[in-house]
Amino acid sequence: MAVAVCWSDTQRYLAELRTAVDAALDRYTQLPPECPARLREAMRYSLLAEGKRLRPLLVLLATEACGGKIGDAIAAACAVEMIHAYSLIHDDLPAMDDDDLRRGRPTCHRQYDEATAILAGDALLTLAFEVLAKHTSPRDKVGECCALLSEAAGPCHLVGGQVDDMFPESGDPTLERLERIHRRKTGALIEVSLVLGAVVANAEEYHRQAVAEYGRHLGLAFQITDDLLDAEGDEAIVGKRLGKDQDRKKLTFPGLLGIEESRARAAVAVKQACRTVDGLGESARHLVAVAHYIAERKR
Ligand code: GRG
Repeated sequence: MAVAVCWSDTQRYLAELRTAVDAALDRYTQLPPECPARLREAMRYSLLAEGKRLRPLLVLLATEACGGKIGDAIAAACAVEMIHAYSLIHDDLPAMDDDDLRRGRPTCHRQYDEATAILAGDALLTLAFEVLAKHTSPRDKVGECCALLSEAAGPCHLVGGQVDDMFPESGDPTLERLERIHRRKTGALIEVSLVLGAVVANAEEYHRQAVAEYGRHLGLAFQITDDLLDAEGDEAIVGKRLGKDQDRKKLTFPGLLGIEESRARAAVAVKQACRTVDGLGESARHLVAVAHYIAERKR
C-alpha cells in the first residue's frame, strides 16, 4: 500500500536533521593549527555554504528507514557532503566548468585563488575518508563504508562520469549514453548515500536493495530536474549561472527529449523511486516525500 506523504511534516524533520548535519560539518572542520588557516577557511567557505544537503539527508533517512539510529550515520552523512563539496569546487575551476557563482556566492577559486581551491577540494576529499574511518559506528562497518564511498567517488563513477561529460565520445548523442554519464557523475553519490545509511543500520539485504534502487531512480529524477533548472530556472533562486548547458552545447535531457518529455520522464522516475520503498512502510515516508520534492524543486 502506498505510504501517506505530508511534505510540511517532512520539511520540519529535514530542518532538524540538517541542523545536526551542519553542526557536525562545523565540528569536523575545526581543524588543529597544523592545518594552514587559509586552507581551513577555503574548505569551510565551500562546505558550509547554503547547499540543500540532499546527500547527507538521504544517508540519515535511509538509516532510519532501515531501522537504524540517526547518530550512527552522521559521520557517513558528513563524509558524503565533503566529497560532494570537493566535486563542486573542482567542477567550478577554469579547467572544467569555469564558473563564478556557486551556492549563491563566488566560487572557491574566485573567492581565494585557483591553487587554494584545488587544495581545498583535495583536503575535503581526504578529510571525508578520515571522518568516515574514525567516526563511523558500528565500528565493524567502517571498512565496508570506506570501500563503498571510495568506489562511488572514484574513476569508474563520479570522476569517470565527469571525464565522459567533459570529453564526449564521437557519434550521435543517445539517451542511453546520457543516462550512463549521469548514473556515474550524479547518480553514484546519491545511490551510495542511501546504501551507506542502510549499511550503518545493519539492514537486511532486501532493505538495502530497496533503498539502493530508490537512489538510482532518485538520481535520475534529480539530474533531469537539474537540466530543466539550467534550461528554465531562476538564477537568483538556484544560486549559480544558468543556461550554461545550451551555451556549451552539452548533452542534456531537455536538449535530447524536449522540456515536456523530460518532465514526464522525471515524474516516472519519482514514481518508481517511491514504489521501491513501499515495502519499508511508514519508516520510509520521508524518503517518499523527498522523491516528490526532487522533481518539483526550484533550486
Ligand atoms: C570534479 C570529479 C569532479 C566531479 C564533478 C558535481 C559534479 C561532478 C559536477 C557539477 C555539475 C553538475 C551540474 C552536476 C549535476 C548535478 C549536481 C551534482 C548538482 C549540484 O548538486 P546540488 O544541487 O547542490 O545538490 P547543492 O549546492 O544544493 O549541494
